[in-house]
Amino acid sequence: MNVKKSFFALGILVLALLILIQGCARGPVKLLVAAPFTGSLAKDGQDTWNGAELAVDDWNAKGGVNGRKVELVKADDKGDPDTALNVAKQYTGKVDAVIGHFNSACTEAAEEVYGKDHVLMITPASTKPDITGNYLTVLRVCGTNDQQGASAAKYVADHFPGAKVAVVHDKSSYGQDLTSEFLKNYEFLTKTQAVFYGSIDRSQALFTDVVNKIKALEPTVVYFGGVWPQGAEFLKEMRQVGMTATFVSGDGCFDPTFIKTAGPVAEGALMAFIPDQKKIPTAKPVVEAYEKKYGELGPYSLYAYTAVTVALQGMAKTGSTDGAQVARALFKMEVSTPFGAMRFDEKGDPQQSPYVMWKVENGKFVEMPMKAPPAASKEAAGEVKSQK
Ligand code: ABU
Repeated sequence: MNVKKSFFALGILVLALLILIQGCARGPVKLLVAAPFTGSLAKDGQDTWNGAELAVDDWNAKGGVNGRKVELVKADDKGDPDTALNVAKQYTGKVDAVIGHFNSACTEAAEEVYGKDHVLMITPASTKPDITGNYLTVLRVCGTNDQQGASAAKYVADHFPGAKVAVVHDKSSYGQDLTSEFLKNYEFLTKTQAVFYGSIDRSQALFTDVVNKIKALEPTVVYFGGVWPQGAEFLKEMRQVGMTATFVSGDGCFDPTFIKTAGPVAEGALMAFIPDQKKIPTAKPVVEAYEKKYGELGPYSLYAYTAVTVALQGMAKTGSTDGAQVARALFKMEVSTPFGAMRFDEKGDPQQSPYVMWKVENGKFVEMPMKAPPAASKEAAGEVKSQK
Protein backbone atom coordinates (compact mmCIF):
# COMPACT_ATOMS: atom_id res chain seq x y z
CA MET A 1 0.00 0.00 0.00
CA ASN A 2 1.50 3.37 -0.92
CA VAL A 3 1.67 6.31 1.46
CA LYS A 4 -1.26 8.11 -0.22
CA LYS A 5 -3.52 5.06 0.22
CA SER A 6 -2.41 4.59 3.83
CA PHE A 7 -3.28 8.19 4.69
CA PHE A 8 -6.65 7.77 2.99
CA ALA A 9 -7.42 4.58 4.96
CA LEU A 10 -6.33 6.26 8.19
CA GLY A 11 -8.53 9.24 7.40
CA ILE A 12 -11.55 6.99 6.89
CA LEU A 13 -10.81 5.19 10.15
CA VAL A 14 -10.49 8.45 12.07
CA LEU A 15 -13.72 9.75 10.54
CA ALA A 16 -15.57 6.55 11.46
CA LEU A 17 -14.18 6.77 14.99
CA LEU A 18 -15.22 10.41 15.27
CA ILE A 19 -18.78 9.59 14.13
CA LEU A 20 -18.89 6.74 16.64
CA ILE A 21 -17.54 8.90 19.47
CA GLN A 22 -19.89 11.72 18.57
CA GLY A 23 -22.76 9.24 18.36
CA CYS A 24 -21.94 7.78 21.77
CA ALA A 25 -21.62 11.26 23.22
CA ARG A 26 -25.08 12.16 21.94
CA GLY A 27 -26.60 8.97 23.31
CA PRO A 28 -29.20 6.84 21.60
CA VAL A 29 -31.81 8.05 19.14
CA LYS A 30 -35.09 7.85 21.04
CA LEU A 31 -38.33 6.83 19.37
CA LEU A 32 -41.52 7.11 21.35
CA VAL A 33 -44.09 4.40 20.69
CA ALA A 34 -47.41 5.95 21.69
CA ALA A 35 -50.31 3.51 21.57
CA PRO A 36 -52.98 1.88 23.76
CA PHE A 37 -50.99 -0.46 26.01
CA THR A 38 -53.82 -0.89 28.48
CA GLY A 39 -57.58 -1.03 28.02
CA SER A 40 -59.61 -2.87 25.42
CA LEU A 41 -57.13 -2.18 22.60
CA ALA A 42 -54.03 -3.24 24.54
CA LYS A 43 -53.48 -6.03 22.03
CA ASP A 44 -53.17 -3.45 19.24
CA GLY A 45 -50.69 -1.48 21.33
CA GLN A 46 -48.63 -4.62 21.84
CA ASP A 47 -48.70 -5.39 18.08
CA THR A 48 -47.46 -1.84 17.48
CA TRP A 49 -44.69 -2.20 20.03
CA ASN A 50 -43.58 -5.57 18.67
CA GLY A 51 -43.34 -4.29 15.09
CA ALA A 52 -41.43 -1.21 16.23
CA GLU A 53 -39.09 -3.26 18.41
CA LEU A 54 -38.28 -5.65 15.58
CA ALA A 55 -37.37 -2.75 13.29
CA VAL A 56 -35.17 -1.21 15.97
CA ASP A 57 -33.44 -4.55 16.55
CA ASP A 58 -32.75 -4.80 12.81
CA TRP A 59 -31.28 -1.29 12.68
CA ASN A 60 -29.24 -1.74 15.83
CA ALA A 61 -27.84 -5.03 14.51
CA LYS A 62 -26.46 -2.96 11.61
CA GLY A 63 -25.00 -0.27 13.88
CA GLY A 64 -28.03 1.94 14.53
CA VAL A 65 -28.47 5.24 12.74
CA ASN A 66 -25.81 7.90 12.18
CA GLY A 67 -23.51 6.04 14.56
CA ARG A 68 -26.08 6.04 17.35
CA LYS A 69 -28.04 3.18 18.81
CA VAL A 70 -31.81 3.39 18.60
CA GLU A 71 -33.94 3.08 21.71
CA LEU A 72 -37.71 2.78 22.10
CA VAL A 73 -39.68 4.56 24.77
CA LYS A 74 -43.20 3.39 25.60
CA ALA A 75 -46.15 5.68 26.33
CA ASP A 76 -49.63 4.35 27.02
CA ASP A 77 -52.34 6.60 25.57
CA LYS A 78 -55.04 4.09 26.62
CA GLY A 79 -56.77 4.76 23.31
CA ASP A 80 -58.03 7.97 24.89
CA PRO A 81 -57.49 11.39 23.21
CA ASP A 82 -57.03 13.31 26.50
CA THR A 83 -54.37 10.87 27.62
CA ALA A 84 -52.75 11.08 24.17
CA LEU A 85 -52.58 14.86 24.50
CA ASN A 86 -50.89 14.54 27.90
CA VAL A 87 -48.44 12.02 26.47
CA ALA A 88 -47.60 14.48 23.69
CA LYS A 89 -47.07 17.33 26.18
CA GLN A 90 -44.86 15.09 28.30
CA TYR A 91 -42.64 13.81 25.50
CA THR A 92 -42.43 16.58 22.92
CA GLY A 93 -38.83 17.73 22.62
CA LYS A 94 -37.63 14.76 24.68
CA VAL A 95 -37.72 12.17 21.90
CA ASP A 96 -36.40 12.20 18.34
CA ALA A 97 -39.58 10.90 16.71
CA VAL A 98 -42.95 9.46 17.59
CA ILE A 99 -44.32 6.20 16.25
CA GLY A 100 -48.01 6.64 16.81
CA HIS A 101 -50.63 7.03 17.75
CA PHE A 102 -52.80 4.01 16.96
CA ASN A 103 -56.29 5.52 17.21
CA SER A 104 -57.17 8.38 14.88
CA ALA A 105 -58.68 10.35 17.76
CA CYS A 106 -55.40 10.06 19.70
CA THR A 107 -53.28 11.09 16.73
CA GLU A 108 -55.64 14.01 16.15
CA ALA A 109 -55.34 15.11 19.77
CA ALA A 110 -51.55 14.84 19.90
CA GLU A 111 -50.46 16.05 16.48
CA GLU A 112 -50.72 19.77 17.19
CA VAL A 113 -48.22 19.49 20.06
CA TYR A 114 -45.71 17.50 18.01
CA GLY A 115 -46.44 19.42 14.82
CA LYS A 116 -45.78 22.83 16.36
CA ASP A 117 -42.52 21.56 17.86
CA HIS A 118 -41.48 19.96 14.54
CA VAL A 119 -41.25 16.52 16.11
CA LEU A 120 -41.46 13.80 13.48
CA MET A 121 -44.63 11.77 14.07
CA ILE A 122 -45.48 8.77 11.94
CA THR A 123 -48.74 7.00 12.58
CA PRO A 124 -48.80 3.34 11.67
CA ALA A 125 -52.56 2.87 12.02
CA SER A 126 -54.66 6.04 12.23
CA THR A 127 -56.76 6.02 9.08
CA LYS A 128 -58.80 9.22 9.35
CA PRO A 129 -57.75 11.16 6.24
CA ASP A 130 -57.43 14.68 7.65
CA ILE A 131 -54.82 13.69 10.21
CA THR A 132 -52.13 14.42 7.64
CA GLY A 133 -51.66 17.63 5.71
CA ASN A 134 -51.78 19.87 8.79
CA TYR A 135 -48.16 19.74 9.91
CA LEU A 136 -44.98 19.15 7.92
CA THR A 137 -43.71 16.55 10.39
CA VAL A 138 -46.83 14.36 10.61
CA LEU A 139 -46.85 11.39 8.25
CA ARG A 140 -48.75 8.13 7.93
CA VAL A 141 -47.69 4.79 6.51
CA CYS A 142 -51.10 3.06 6.27
CA GLY A 143 -54.16 3.67 4.11
CA THR A 144 -57.11 5.92 4.86
CA ASN A 145 -60.85 5.74 5.55
CA ASP A 146 -61.81 7.27 2.22
CA GLN A 147 -59.95 4.45 0.47
CA GLN A 148 -61.31 1.62 2.58
CA GLY A 149 -64.82 3.12 2.80
CA ALA A 150 -64.97 3.38 -1.00
CA SER A 151 -63.67 -0.15 -1.40
CA ALA A 152 -66.27 -1.60 1.01
CA ALA A 153 -69.07 0.42 -0.62
CA LYS A 154 -68.13 -0.95 -4.04
CA TYR A 155 -68.03 -4.48 -2.69
CA VAL A 156 -71.46 -4.18 -1.09
CA ALA A 157 -72.93 -2.51 -4.19
CA ASP A 158 -71.50 -5.26 -6.42
CA HIS A 159 -72.23 -8.28 -4.24
CA PHE A 160 -75.47 -7.30 -2.49
CA PRO A 161 -77.63 -5.74 -5.20
CA GLY A 162 -80.83 -4.28 -3.81
CA ALA A 163 -79.54 -4.54 -0.23
CA LYS A 164 -81.19 -2.68 2.63
CA VAL A 165 -78.16 -1.17 4.36
CA ALA A 166 -77.96 0.06 7.94
CA VAL A 167 -74.89 2.05 8.98
CA VAL A 168 -73.74 2.40 12.58
CA HIS A 169 -70.63 3.95 14.14
CA ASP A 170 -69.09 4.11 17.58
CA LYS A 171 -69.03 7.96 17.84
CA SER A 172 -65.22 7.98 17.64
CA SER A 173 -63.75 10.27 15.01
CA TYR A 174 -62.49 7.12 13.24
CA GLY A 175 -65.89 5.43 13.28
CA GLN A 176 -67.83 8.51 12.21
CA ASP A 177 -65.43 9.26 9.42
CA LEU A 178 -65.31 5.67 8.16
CA THR A 179 -69.08 5.31 8.03
CA SER A 180 -69.54 8.64 6.29
CA GLU A 181 -66.98 7.60 3.65
CA PHE A 182 -68.75 4.27 3.19
CA LEU A 183 -72.18 5.89 2.98
CA LYS A 184 -71.13 8.62 0.57
CA ASN A 185 -69.71 6.05 -1.83
CA TYR A 186 -72.52 3.55 -1.37
CA GLU A 187 -75.22 6.14 -2.06
CA PHE A 188 -73.34 7.41 -5.08
CA LEU A 189 -72.90 3.91 -6.54
CA THR A 190 -76.41 2.57 -5.87
CA LYS A 191 -78.45 5.78 -5.86
CA THR A 192 -80.16 4.40 -2.76
CA GLN A 193 -80.09 5.59 0.83
CA ALA A 194 -79.24 3.66 3.95
CA VAL A 195 -82.27 2.64 6.01
CA PHE A 196 -80.45 3.66 9.19
CA TYR A 197 -77.52 5.89 10.10
CA GLY A 198 -76.76 6.14 13.79
CA SER A 199 -74.36 5.35 16.58
CA ILE A 200 -73.71 3.24 19.63
CA ASP A 201 -72.33 4.47 22.93
CA ARG A 202 -69.03 2.63 23.14
CA SER A 203 -68.68 3.34 26.86
CA GLN A 204 -71.58 0.92 27.39
CA ALA A 205 -71.14 -2.85 27.54
CA LEU A 206 -74.35 -3.59 25.60
CA PHE A 207 -75.96 -1.96 22.57
CA THR A 208 -79.46 -3.45 22.91
CA ASP A 209 -81.47 -0.30 22.11
CA VAL A 210 -79.65 0.43 18.86
CA VAL A 211 -79.65 -3.22 17.81
CA ASN A 212 -83.43 -3.43 18.33
CA LYS A 213 -84.00 -0.17 16.48
CA ILE A 214 -82.01 -1.47 13.51
CA LYS A 215 -83.66 -4.90 13.63
CA ALA A 216 -87.10 -3.31 13.18
CA LEU A 217 -85.92 -1.87 9.84
CA GLU A 218 -84.97 -5.35 8.54
CA PRO A 219 -81.66 -4.45 6.91
CA THR A 220 -79.81 -7.10 4.89
CA VAL A 221 -76.39 -5.50 5.42
CA VAL A 222 -75.07 -3.70 8.52
CA TYR A 223 -71.95 -1.58 8.00
CA PHE A 224 -70.15 -0.92 11.29
CA GLY A 225 -67.58 1.85 11.82
CA GLY A 226 -65.55 1.13 14.92
CA VAL A 227 -62.96 -1.18 16.44
CA TRP A 228 -63.15 -4.90 17.14
CA PRO A 229 -64.17 -5.04 20.83
CA GLN A 230 -67.41 -3.14 20.10
CA GLY A 231 -67.79 -4.60 16.59
CA ALA A 232 -67.73 -8.16 17.95
CA GLU A 233 -70.20 -7.31 20.71
CA PHE A 234 -72.51 -5.56 18.27
CA LEU A 235 -72.49 -8.57 15.93
CA LYS A 236 -73.20 -10.96 18.83
CA GLU A 237 -76.20 -8.87 19.84
CA MET A 238 -77.44 -8.74 16.25
CA ARG A 239 -77.47 -12.52 16.13
CA GLN A 240 -78.98 -12.83 19.62
CA VAL A 241 -82.06 -10.89 18.49
CA GLY A 242 -82.30 -13.00 15.34
CA MET A 243 -80.86 -10.59 12.78
CA THR A 244 -79.32 -12.34 9.78
CA ALA A 245 -77.94 -9.22 8.03
CA THR A 246 -74.36 -9.47 6.77
CA PHE A 247 -71.95 -7.62 9.04
CA VAL A 248 -69.45 -5.46 7.14
CA SER A 249 -66.70 -3.32 8.63
CA GLY A 250 -63.18 -1.99 8.12
CA ASP A 251 -59.63 -2.25 9.43
CA GLY A 252 -60.66 -1.56 13.04
CA CYS A 253 -62.45 -4.91 13.13
CA PHE A 254 -59.89 -6.75 11.02
CA ASP A 255 -58.19 -8.61 13.82
CA PRO A 256 -58.20 -12.27 14.87
CA THR A 257 -59.47 -11.08 18.25
CA PHE A 258 -62.69 -9.97 16.54
CA ILE A 259 -63.27 -13.61 15.55
CA LYS A 260 -62.28 -14.91 18.98
CA THR A 261 -64.54 -12.41 20.75
CA ALA A 262 -67.57 -12.84 18.48
CA GLY A 263 -67.18 -16.63 18.38
CA PRO A 264 -69.15 -18.70 15.85
CA VAL A 265 -71.35 -15.75 14.82
CA ALA A 266 -68.28 -14.13 13.26
CA GLU A 267 -68.71 -16.50 10.30
CA GLY A 268 -69.56 -14.60 7.13
CA ALA A 269 -68.53 -11.17 8.49
CA LEU A 270 -66.74 -8.99 5.94
CA MET A 271 -63.90 -6.52 6.58
CA ALA A 272 -62.07 -4.25 4.18
CA PHE A 273 -58.32 -4.39 4.70
CA ILE A 274 -55.17 -4.54 2.60
CA PRO A 275 -54.25 -7.69 0.61
CA ASP A 276 -52.46 -10.47 2.47
CA GLN A 277 -49.30 -8.99 3.98
CA LYS A 278 -47.71 -12.41 4.30
CA LYS A 279 -47.71 -12.76 0.51
CA ILE A 280 -45.72 -9.59 -0.13
CA PRO A 281 -42.24 -10.79 -1.14
CA THR A 282 -40.48 -7.83 0.50
CA ALA A 283 -42.34 -8.48 3.76
CA LYS A 284 -41.42 -12.16 3.99
CA PRO A 285 -38.20 -11.92 6.07
CA VAL A 286 -39.80 -9.45 8.49
CA VAL A 287 -42.96 -11.54 8.83
CA GLU A 288 -40.88 -14.67 9.51
CA ALA A 289 -38.73 -12.91 12.11
CA TYR A 290 -41.84 -11.40 13.69
CA GLU A 291 -43.71 -14.69 13.95
CA LYS A 292 -40.65 -16.41 15.36
CA LYS A 293 -40.24 -13.81 18.08
CA TYR A 294 -43.81 -12.73 18.89
CA GLY A 295 -46.23 -15.21 17.33
CA GLU A 296 -49.18 -14.17 15.19
CA LEU A 297 -48.65 -11.04 13.09
CA GLY A 298 -51.08 -8.28 14.08
CA PRO A 299 -52.81 -6.32 11.31
CA TYR A 300 -50.72 -3.23 12.08
CA SER A 301 -47.47 -4.87 13.23
CA LEU A 302 -45.79 -4.47 9.85
CA TYR A 303 -46.97 -0.88 9.69
CA ALA A 304 -45.27 -0.17 13.02
CA TYR A 305 -42.10 -1.75 11.64
CA THR A 306 -42.53 0.44 8.58
CA ALA A 307 -43.04 3.64 10.58
CA VAL A 308 -39.77 3.01 12.43
CA THR A 309 -37.75 2.17 9.37
CA VAL A 310 -39.17 5.20 7.51
CA ALA A 311 -38.18 7.53 10.37
CA LEU A 312 -34.69 6.02 10.56
CA GLN A 313 -34.16 6.12 6.79
CA GLY A 314 -35.03 9.82 6.88
CA MET A 315 -32.56 10.35 9.71
CA ALA A 316 -29.87 8.38 7.89
CA LYS A 317 -30.44 10.36 4.69
CA THR A 318 -30.15 13.73 6.44
CA GLY A 319 -27.57 12.69 9.05
CA SER A 320 -29.88 14.43 11.49
CA THR A 321 -32.78 13.87 13.87
CA ASP A 322 -34.23 17.32 13.29
CA GLY A 323 -37.90 16.60 12.62
CA ALA A 324 -38.44 19.25 9.95
CA GLN A 325 -35.26 18.34 8.10
CA VAL A 326 -36.08 14.63 8.21
CA ALA A 327 -39.71 15.18 7.13
CA ARG A 328 -38.63 17.36 4.19
CA ALA A 329 -36.29 14.60 3.06
CA LEU A 330 -39.00 11.94 3.45
CA PHE A 331 -41.37 13.87 1.20
CA LYS A 332 -38.75 13.75 -1.56
CA MET A 333 -37.25 10.29 -1.18
CA GLU A 334 -38.27 6.72 -1.83
CA VAL A 335 -38.11 4.61 1.31
CA SER A 336 -37.66 0.88 1.47
CA THR A 337 -40.29 -0.90 3.58
CA PRO A 338 -41.69 -4.42 4.06
CA PHE A 339 -44.52 -3.30 1.76
CA GLY A 340 -41.98 -2.46 -0.95
CA ALA A 341 -40.73 0.93 -2.09
CA MET A 342 -42.85 3.71 -0.60
CA ARG A 343 -43.22 7.35 -1.58
CA PHE A 344 -45.33 9.96 0.17
CA ASP A 345 -47.85 12.26 -1.43
CA GLU A 346 -48.07 15.99 -0.69
CA LYS A 347 -50.03 15.33 2.54
CA GLY A 348 -47.62 12.75 3.93
CA ASP A 349 -49.63 9.63 3.05
CA PRO A 350 -48.30 6.66 1.10
CA GLN A 351 -48.97 7.13 -2.60
CA GLN A 352 -50.59 3.70 -2.79
CA SER A 353 -52.78 1.77 -0.36
CA PRO A 354 -54.99 -0.84 -1.98
CA TYR A 355 -57.90 -2.39 -0.07
CA VAL A 356 -59.65 -5.71 -0.62
CA MET A 357 -62.50 -7.49 1.15
CA TRP A 358 -61.88 -10.27 3.67
CA LYS A 359 -64.51 -12.73 4.89
CA VAL A 360 -64.54 -14.82 8.05
CA GLU A 361 -64.65 -18.45 6.93
CA ASN A 362 -64.10 -21.38 9.28
CA GLY A 363 -62.82 -19.05 11.97
CA LYS A 364 -60.26 -17.30 9.77
CA PHE A 365 -60.09 -14.23 7.56
CA VAL A 366 -60.07 -15.24 3.90
CA GLU A 367 -59.30 -12.72 1.14
CA MET A 368 -62.20 -12.40 -1.30
CA PRO A 369 -61.71 -12.10 -5.03
CA MET A 370 -63.07 -8.79 -6.27
CA LYS A 371 -65.97 -9.18 -8.68
CA ALA A 372 -64.87 -8.52 -12.26
CA PRO A 373 -65.77 -4.96 -13.20
CA PRO A 374 -68.94 -5.06 -15.32
CA ALA A 375 -69.84 -3.68 -18.76
CA ALA A 376 -66.98 -1.24 -19.39
CA SER A 377 -64.14 -3.71 -19.02
CA LYS A 378 -66.08 -6.55 -20.67
CA GLU A 379 -66.50 -4.32 -23.69
CA ALA A 380 -62.83 -3.45 -23.47
CA ALA A 381 -62.00 -7.18 -23.35
CA GLY A 382 -64.26 -7.69 -26.41
CA GLU A 383 -62.42 -4.96 -28.24
CA VAL A 384 -59.09 -6.58 -27.49
CA LYS A 385 -60.42 -9.95 -28.76
CA SER A 386 -61.85 -8.46 -31.95
CA GLN A 387 -58.55 -6.80 -32.75
CA LYS A 388 -56.78 -10.16 -32.83
N1 ABU B 1 -57.45 2.46 11.84
C1 ABU B 1 -57.46 1.51 12.92
C2 ABU B 1 -57.48 2.19 14.24
C3 ABU B 1 -58.69 2.96 14.39
C4 ABU B 1 -58.47 4.41 14.15
O1 ABU B 1 -57.94 4.84 13.11
O2 ABU B 1 -58.86 5.14 15.05
